[in-house]
Amino acid sequence: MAEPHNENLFAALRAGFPADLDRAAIETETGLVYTWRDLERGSAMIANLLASLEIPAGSRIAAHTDKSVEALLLYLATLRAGFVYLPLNTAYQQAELDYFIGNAEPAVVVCSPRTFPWLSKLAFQRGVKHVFTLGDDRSGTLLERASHFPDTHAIAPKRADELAAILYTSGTTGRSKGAMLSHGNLASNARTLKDYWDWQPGDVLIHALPIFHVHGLFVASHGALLNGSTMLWLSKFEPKWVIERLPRATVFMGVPTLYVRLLQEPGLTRAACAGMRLFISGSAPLLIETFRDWQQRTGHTILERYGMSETVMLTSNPCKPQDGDRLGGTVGRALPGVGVRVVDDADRAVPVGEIGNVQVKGPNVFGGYWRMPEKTAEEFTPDGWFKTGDVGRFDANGYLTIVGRSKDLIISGGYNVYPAEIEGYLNEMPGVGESAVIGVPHPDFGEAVIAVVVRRAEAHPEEAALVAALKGRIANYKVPKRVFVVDELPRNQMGKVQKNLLRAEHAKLFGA
Ligand code: MLC
Ligand code: AMP
Repeated sequence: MAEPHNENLFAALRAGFPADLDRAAIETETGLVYTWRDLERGSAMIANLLASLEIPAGSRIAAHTDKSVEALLLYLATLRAGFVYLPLNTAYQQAELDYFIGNAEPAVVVCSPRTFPWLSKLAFQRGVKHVFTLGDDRSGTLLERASHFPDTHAIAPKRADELAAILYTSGTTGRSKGAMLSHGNLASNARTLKDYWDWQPGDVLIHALPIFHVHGLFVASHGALLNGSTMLWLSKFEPKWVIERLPRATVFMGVPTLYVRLLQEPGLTRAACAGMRLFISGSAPLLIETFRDWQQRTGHTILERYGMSETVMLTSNPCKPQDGDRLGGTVGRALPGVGVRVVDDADRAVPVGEIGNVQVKGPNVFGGYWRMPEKTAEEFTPDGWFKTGDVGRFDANGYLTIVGRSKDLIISGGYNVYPAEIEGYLNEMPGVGESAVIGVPHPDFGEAVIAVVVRRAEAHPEEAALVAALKGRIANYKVPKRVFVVDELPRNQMGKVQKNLLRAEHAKLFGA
């Protein structure tokens, strides 16, 4: 009998490796070169280590590690061994990590040697059996232990609907939700993007994004791996490093802040970009000024696309000329095979040009939130459309423009911040009666987080003390850039805080 087809995402990515495994797969900024064979062997060794732990099927492998090629190998190893990958932003602090580890109950935590002293304690207290370390210089117990295992490994058989990864997205009520993505969700989206973005045999990707969120981990890495393309790998985003690499590259992906910062570099010229094929932006709205400035400076038209942790990529501006023009200010059309509709509050489609709620469907859309069936049910319509929480409108040619969000979400430099979470921390602080956290325009981050707090009678909470109390507890990018102490918040007749008035009052705070 024929072997059943293995729908493990790693099998799909592995099939994209070039025939000559001795070619360069990844080059780092320190000059290290990893061949495709290195990726194959390294991920096999780590997969064998994970398999040897005799942890149950479906175990979560949590990674709170600096960006490195080995951290990518850990992801690939988790897939190939058939476990579930749980990436965690390195900016997360104790309060956030305690929640994620408590909620996801991983069998394995991999962390940096730097955070091991407190993170291992937290993990062991939460019942985690195995904690390994992985430094950004190949140090740590993960690789030490893996080095004793064979460098071949048979890819674990998986069905398309089996879980591959859990990505935590901040919750509207303050508690984060784990979006459960299957092998099929990720593989279908990767294949669709390979075709729609017209990946070419000689493409070379500059990989400058973190690998703990959808953009850097899935969209960028999967794209290059599936196409057998070399990645010029940067451990962090440094504009000069990107510009130095442009002449050798063909594809770049970034959040809008990366484009804003690159435009500040005199080295960003037409000549430097002459060999580039594609610049892609997403994760947050790209300002039309940035889109136009980029066109003028480089001669290239940025392709803007739209997606979410729960759905991977949803819409994209065209790549191939025959698919149409790239329109600034829009996020393009629904990707092939993906359903996107704009509806009113009764889930009825609104006419072209009218604004409504964006809902989506397709093989890329996640199965639900980890251990939150009620929350999952709330976020889907009875006929199976996922409510994105984004608000948009279609034009007559099917291009979608995102005009706002019905969810109370701030996107700062491509990172999501839910006001309710920050308000929760502020409200607990001495002298604070209540608070309102809002996003205001910021020239670098797009939006910046600020807070307006109401002092309790006789109390005098101070901005610096409130900021200091938040730092160290939660990720720095969530900490308000400014805190204003007031006597009361503006409210409407229903008693609801009028955040729109606060946003208007502080709109020019950062001169944007
Ligand atoms: C850093 N800081 C931020 C910030 N990033 N503040 C607000 N918003 C941000 N995004 C703060 C730090 O806390 C620190 O504050 C100071 O800035 C300097 O920190 P840094 O680490 O040196 O910053 P830098 O390296 O310059 O980082 C900026 C950045 C980074 C833009 C490179 O934020 C980034 O990589 N963003 C990309 C996020 C991403 O990949 N998103 C994709 C999500 S997936 P202090 O107080 O300590 O000085 C998704 C789905 C989809 O949304 O569609 O793709
Ligand atoms: P995340 O939860 O980090 O996956 O963020 C997903 C959210 O980012 C979406 O729901 C949108 O609000 C936003 N987003 C992603 N891409 C774009 C884009 N190109 N334009 C506007 N918003 C975007």
